Formats: sequence, structure tokens, C-alpha cells
Amino acid sequence: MNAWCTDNNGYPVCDEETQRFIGVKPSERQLAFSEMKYYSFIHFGVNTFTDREWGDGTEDESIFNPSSLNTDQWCEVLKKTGSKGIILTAKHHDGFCLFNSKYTEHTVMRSPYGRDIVKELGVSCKKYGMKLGLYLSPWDRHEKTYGTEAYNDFFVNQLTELCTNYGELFCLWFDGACGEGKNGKKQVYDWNRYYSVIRQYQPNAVISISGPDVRWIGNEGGKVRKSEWSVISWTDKSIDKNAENSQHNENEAEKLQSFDRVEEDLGSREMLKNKSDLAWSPAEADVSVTKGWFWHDEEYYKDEENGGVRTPEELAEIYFNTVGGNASMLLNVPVNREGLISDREIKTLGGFAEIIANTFKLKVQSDICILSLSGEERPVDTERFMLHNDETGFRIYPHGKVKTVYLEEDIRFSQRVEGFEVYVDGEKVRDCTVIGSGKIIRFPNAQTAEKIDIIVTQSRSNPVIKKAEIFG
Ligand code: FUL
Repeated sequence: MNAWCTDNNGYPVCDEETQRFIGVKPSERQLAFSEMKYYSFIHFGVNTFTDREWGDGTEDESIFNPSSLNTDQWCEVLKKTGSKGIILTAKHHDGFCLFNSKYTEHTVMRSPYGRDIVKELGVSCKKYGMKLGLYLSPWDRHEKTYGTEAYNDFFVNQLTELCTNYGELFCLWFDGACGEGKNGKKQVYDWNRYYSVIRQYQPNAVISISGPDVRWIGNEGGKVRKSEWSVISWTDKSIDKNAENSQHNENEAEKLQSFDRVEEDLGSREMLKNKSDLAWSPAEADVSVTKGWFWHDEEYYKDEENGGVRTPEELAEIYFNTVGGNASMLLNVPVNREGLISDREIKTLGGFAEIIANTFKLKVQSDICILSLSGEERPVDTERFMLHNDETGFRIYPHGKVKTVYLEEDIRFSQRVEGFEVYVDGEKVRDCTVIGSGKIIRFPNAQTAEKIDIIVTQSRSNPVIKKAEIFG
């Protein structure tokens, strides 16, 4: 039998090198973040009123005039979709702040709206039991100090405001885009200084994308690699690479939605072999419900398929591939000129939420046994288990029809499984790689199965499984 405990595809099961890989584990903040799995992005700002994707910093504050802004509505709509938190663009590249910043006049306080929207969203998030995260664009096309050392002080000041005035944050999201400022100069960002502000005031928050805790998946179309590894080399996810690969002008959004790196390998043993800078690096797929990040009307999207809006089925597919592909899903929902999530977006989100809820509605009672090389079965009454040295995998006996199998490794022990096979009543139906924080295996038609075997073919030391669930 081809299993991790027999030949492990020719790789050592637990030599020093393997231990080096599994010695890399998530921090507490990364663990909490990985539990969220699906959460929301909101792009809102002056672009909403100018019909642009990138503002140039010359926008007058008076154009920002949402007529009936209601952050409770945002939470209500998003929470219903199963979202666990919201990341708001507190400041996008145009430099306009949705919060009351002491360090610039270019804020919502000078607009007809006149109130701190980050504060309002913080209150709503609390009320609805959602977590709050903030996007603060390092690139600022309005601020006159941009491109000089003084800008780092300015940025640190704004970051400190966000980290100290709005309660607990789960994430600070730093974009990869780095362009020129007003004076034609590019900024040299003092990342380490930024990070230490966050660690000081928001020790539980992850620093995403241009930061150490969460890795940009590399596209904006919700696509994942065949194997999305959790442990990779820090150099391979460097901030410079992010900047190189992210949007370089306002109209490139579409380009970034495509993805040709499905086979790309960031974390196999071969890749990690000579790398000394290994890091726990969970992938995040940021994707928008509409073609653009900011809200635009029907006219803007008139040439786009389905009016520029992703269908519920597309969104669900993205969910299955990301949340079920060892990544998390950050779904952007733009807020419109009224300051609300529009019916158009609510409709597609509703359809999406229904598909996901239906998929996981019916949990099928199952018994689980661990399979040993000698053919013995060891029953486990808990779903959290480790395979012993002579155990090839596990068998699930579902008491009902099977549509979806959900697996999760206990990532506190790192990401170990490198390959596994799925058998339905003895017949092999899938050949898979990484499990990590979540693997979703779907069967288009409900299967009647007496037993489902998961045979681990390759692993970095003994596999530790946290969840093996069946849904009908
Ligand atoms: C990109 C930005 O340039 C887009 O406008 C958007 O904010 C996206 C999430 O990140 O790099």
C-alpha cells in the first residue's frame, strides 16, 4: 500500500529537515485569523463619487456626500452571508480618510457627511458580533510629504490613530501598490516601524499582504494554487514581489483577476530545501463581488458579462476553492453613493449565502475509525486525532448520503499532509495534496456510501487531523 507510513513517496517521514518544516507554526494571531475563513472587504471613498478605481488625490472633500449612510446595514447584509468580519478602506491611494485624522485635513470631517465612518463601523461591528479590520494605503497621492522621510512619521501617526481609537482590530491590511506622490517621488516605506506600532497597540491583529502574517495569493480573481502551502520562504512572499505583481494603473483590475500560476510551487520540500527563512504564511484570496473594487453603476459595467457582477454560483465556487483550498476568502462588497450596499450586490450575495448554507446545512452523523497497516480499525470518538506510525489513514462511516467532505488539519502542529487519496466504498475518487486549514471535497450528486477512506500518501511526520466531517 502506498501510504505515508510505508514509503511516503520516497521522502523521509521525520528527519531533521522535516522537523525544520513542521517546526514552523502559526502564531496565536494567525490561528485566530485562520478560524475566520471568510470575511468582507468594503471599498468606499471619493472614488465612489467620481466613478474611478484610483483617485489621484486632487478630489475635493465636498464630493463625498452619501445621503443615507448606515453601517448597521453593511453589517446586517454581510453577517447574513456568513462573513466574520469587515475590512474597510480607511484610506485608499487618493489619501482621503474615512476617519477623523489629526494629521491631515483631507478627511470625511470636511465633507458634507462630517462624521467618522471608521468609528461608526466599529460600533456596528460590535453590535453585530463582527470583527473590524482596516485598510490603510501606504501609497498616498494627496499627502505632500509623500516621498520624503517625513511621510513615514505621518503614516505612523495615522496608523497609531487607527490602532488606538477604534477598539480591537483583527487586521491591518497594507496594499502592495506603491506609486509616485504629488511631487513625482516614490516613498521608501519604513515597514518595520509600521509593524512595531501595530504590535504595540494591536498585538492580536494580523498584518496582511505587505506584512508578515497573511500572504496575498497573487491575483484578484479568487483563484488558488493546486497546493497552497502554509509554510514558505519569507523571500518568496516578499513585499517587493507584491508590489511588482499588483495593479500598476487604474485600469488593470481585470488583468489581476486572471491567474496562470495554479501549478506554481511555493512550499514543497524541494522549494524549501535551501531556504533558511521559513515562515508560516497563510494565503488570502481577495476578490470583489463586482468587476471593480469601488461601486459603479450599470452604465460603467454595460459591456461586462452579467453587468459586472459575479453570480452566486461563481462566488460559491470561489468559496469552495479558497476556504476549501487552504486559503481564506476576502470578498469585497462596494458601498454605493447613498452609503449603502446596493440591491444588486445584496441579491447576488443572498444567492451565494444560500448555496453555502445549503452545502453545510445537513451534517451527516458519522463514525470514524483509524486504519492500520495490518487492517485493524481503531475507533476514535473525537474528531481530533493523530495517526500513529503504522496507520495509513482513516475511514468514515456516514449515516446518510454524502455530498461534501470537509477536512481540516490541526495546524497548531503545522501543516503536515502533503498528499492523500479519497476512496468511496473502495474505489479511488480523488487524488489531493495539502489539507491545512480546510479542504472541501464535493460530489456533484449525493453519494450513497458505506465508507469513505482517506489514505494519507505523503506527510511531514504524523498527520494530525482536527476535523473530518460529512455533509449531505
Ligand atoms: C490593489 C489596489 O490598487 C486596488 O485599488 C484595491 O484596493 C486592491 C484590494 O488592492 O492593489
